[in-house]
Amino acid sequence: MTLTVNGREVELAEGSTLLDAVRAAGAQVPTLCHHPRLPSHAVCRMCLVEVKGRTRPQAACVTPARTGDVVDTDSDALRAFREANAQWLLARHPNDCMRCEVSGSCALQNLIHEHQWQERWEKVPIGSPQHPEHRLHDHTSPGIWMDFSKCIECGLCVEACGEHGQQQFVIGFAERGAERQPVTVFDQDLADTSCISCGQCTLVCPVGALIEAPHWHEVLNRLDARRDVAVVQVAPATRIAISEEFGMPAGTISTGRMINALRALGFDYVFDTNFAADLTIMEEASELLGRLQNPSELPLFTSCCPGWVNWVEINRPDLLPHLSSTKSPQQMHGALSKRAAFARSLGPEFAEGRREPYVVSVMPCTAKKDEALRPGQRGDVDRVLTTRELARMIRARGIAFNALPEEGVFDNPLGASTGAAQIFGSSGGVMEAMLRTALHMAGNDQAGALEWTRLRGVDRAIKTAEIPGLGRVAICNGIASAQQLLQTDDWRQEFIAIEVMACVGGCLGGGGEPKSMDPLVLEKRMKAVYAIDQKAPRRRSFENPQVQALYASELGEPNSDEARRLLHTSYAP
Ligand code: HC1
Ligand code: SF4
Repeated sequence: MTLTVNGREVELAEGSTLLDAVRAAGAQVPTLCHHPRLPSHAVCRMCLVEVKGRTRPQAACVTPARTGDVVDTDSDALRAFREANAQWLLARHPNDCMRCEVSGSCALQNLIHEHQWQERWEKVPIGSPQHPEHRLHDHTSPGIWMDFSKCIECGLCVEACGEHGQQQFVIGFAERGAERQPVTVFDQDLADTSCISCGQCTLVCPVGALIEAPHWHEVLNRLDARRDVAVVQVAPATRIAISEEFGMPAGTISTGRMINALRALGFDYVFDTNFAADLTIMEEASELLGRLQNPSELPLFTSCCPGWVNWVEINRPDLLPHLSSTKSPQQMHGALSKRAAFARSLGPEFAEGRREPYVVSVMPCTAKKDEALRPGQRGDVDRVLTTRELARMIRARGIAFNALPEEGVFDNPLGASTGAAQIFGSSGGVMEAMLRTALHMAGNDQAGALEWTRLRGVDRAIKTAEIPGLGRVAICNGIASAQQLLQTDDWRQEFIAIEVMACVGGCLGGGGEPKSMDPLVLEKRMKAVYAIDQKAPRRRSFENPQVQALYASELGEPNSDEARRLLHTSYAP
């Protein structure tokens, strides 16, 4: 198709919208309710454009482009429309940007600022016409905070949680007209709903209505006080996506910059969650081989994704015996930081249990915040921050992230890892990492390639592969695909192991990652994950010398009594 936007000719593929045309022409229209991974509903009416021959302005995000269209994105009438829309939004919005967690990265704030519509705010009465019966504020969930007084009714959270996203249907709209607003099911506390804390709603919210429960202020205060031995561990997906927070292209690897920034923030030890991912593999691969001897315990479901574990507990407690008892890398790392050789090395007070290090983890995930509070695991990690929160801390302390050297190494002994650990951050990666070690443990090193490419990728919901000598495995790429797989009982016979990650793409698409409007952001982050693996000198978890040393000095064998005490957990319905 060929059409013209602002006098410039553009060529587009069939099926494109006028918004695609506008962007292809290098022009801009504001959008508040459009997200590249979700359907558009033209709610905010900010992307209105004029099309020659059509009497009324068209919402570009939903209007199909037609060959020969002549489109204008800017006119007195369009500006007046947009300004009136902005005024309507501001009439409902609290005027407290200065205290808002997302100030500086809010789509509404940016829009008002770019168009210099501030004076509109002064002309509208303060206060919101929301329906009094519906609650606006909810801090009951350990992972997600709601403040619907800031909602602009874009509907993206409803989509992300609903049909076209996670299919959990926790958030929906109530009331009509001016009183329309999002609510939880039956207006329950979020903690009482079937919310799995995946945070996908926070990832698409353009304003501060849905955010991760913010813990970075407390962490900064603790670091500034300098009274603790402060330990931080960082997830595999964070070292890549953090780059986007500082304007670098998606897929840029910033491991060294991130380590240097964490040291500059005041952490005494900067460790790698990947170390514990290798350890998770040792334990989980052994668990799989054990279950293969007893087929009634198959298939094994991975359990490192807390959104998935939440889902099982809420919706299908009958599956709990199938969940791997191996703790997630985050929780393993926390346990080792507080209650093993590293803690003892900090001095007698630590060895005798009178003091413990202050342990923080940085995760691409909001559900990790509730994982840290799970019965039996509470206290292993003191605070969980998202990738977005780490970026806020770095900005708050004036650290020039982009200028930091990319050379930087994690501290040891809890910082060494293999390529297998790095791919945990990607959908299919936990399974691939487990297979590399399980095949070795089964004495079957030659059975397959190191790389199980059939298990990789963002676009397929369910990925499967036949593993020579072991059996069939499946990957559920997002919680909706797990629900799909579990609709029948075929999985019980078909698979020996199933990986479930609640977010599409795996952790790299987690609800605590930077917000992105790049439709290919997950693919770019994923490419970077596998690039790190490919370059790693060791790519199988059992080859990690620090993991070997830990077994030799402290744990004995995988699944030993000591390993089970520190590294395993149980689930109660
Ligand atoms: Fe993940 Fe994991 S890979 S769950 O995706 O098993 O969050 O990145 O840290 O714990 O290692 C997340 C990522 C992360 C754990 C590991
Ligand atoms: Fe839905 Fe996930 Fe948001 Fe909970 S955290 S409301 S499950 S999208």
